[in-house]
Amino acid sequence: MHSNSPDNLDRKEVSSALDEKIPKFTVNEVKESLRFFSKSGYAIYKGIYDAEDIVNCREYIFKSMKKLESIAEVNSLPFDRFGFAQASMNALQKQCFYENLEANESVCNILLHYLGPDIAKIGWDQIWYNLPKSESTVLVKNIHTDAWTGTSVNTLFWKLFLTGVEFANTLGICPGSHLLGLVPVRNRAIDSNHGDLLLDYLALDCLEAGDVVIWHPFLLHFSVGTGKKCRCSITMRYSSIHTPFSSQEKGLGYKSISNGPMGYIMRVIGSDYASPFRVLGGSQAIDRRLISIYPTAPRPITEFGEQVHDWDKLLKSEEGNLS
Ligand SMILES: O=C(O)CCC(=O)C(=O)O
Ligand SMILES: [Fe+2]
Repeated sequence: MHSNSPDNLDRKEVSSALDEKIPKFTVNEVKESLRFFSKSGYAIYKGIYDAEDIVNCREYIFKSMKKLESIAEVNSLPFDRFGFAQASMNALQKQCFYENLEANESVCNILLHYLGPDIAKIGWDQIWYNLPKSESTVLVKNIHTDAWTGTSVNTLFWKLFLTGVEFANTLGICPGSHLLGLVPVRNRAIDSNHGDLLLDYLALDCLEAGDVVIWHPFLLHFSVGTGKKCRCSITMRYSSIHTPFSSQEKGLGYKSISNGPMGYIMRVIGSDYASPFRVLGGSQAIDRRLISIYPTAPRPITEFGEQVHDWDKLLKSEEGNLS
């Protein structure tokens, strides 16, 4: 369905991903997903996280949001849902299950095909906690591109859904609109002087907890509206360490989540000038701390030559007994 008035989105023109049988890809179907993404500017993935991590994450957010609401009520503090979401996000990032969500093997295997092996996760993930009564234009967004708000053209949006969605409250996209380039925006709406963009509007009403939608920063997208239930998701962004970051991305910083063999080799040699012989006659290894972000590095051994244990895992299992 096409519309001639992109800055005044008429929700009635939005079609349903369920009706259109939009595919969801697995980590074993990356080739197909890349073709779909190139043409459509977005792709949906399923089954890339542990179900338990998704449940833990959702429950953590729901509990901390409710807790902050009750603290605000008891202390007669303002009801600041964005503040609650930010505090919940800051606390969530310190939970051990969150590491599996930001960078597990499937996440890296998918991103490798989009960004290459040296992957950066841009800082400051955001919780979206959309309630039936959310009217804020921050949560119910008009049609826009994320490049317009400062995401670089090299960066991929990655939105993890922690609940299912309804047609009425879900994320909507304009398939193929990334190929128009950066569509000009005037104060939070597409510039109407840019007339007939022949857009299609699609509500991603097929999403379930654990699904991920990724999109290109030029893709036009919007929130369909509010529904009967809460819709909860986390927005993350990934980029390559080799392509330019926008000034916003530089300001937010990044965390390296994976490095390929070429990066590994330079890490062993040590210096970017490749000044020789750093490891000559010694251990040809990288700093043991970094093993998790250099998956091609040999597994480390202790200073006495024994295999190392997974101390992170052992410490996690004892977490309750530490204080
Ligand atoms: O989830 C939505 O409704 C809109 C999301 C969005 O625009 C974003 O995360 O950049
Ligand atoms: Fe957006």
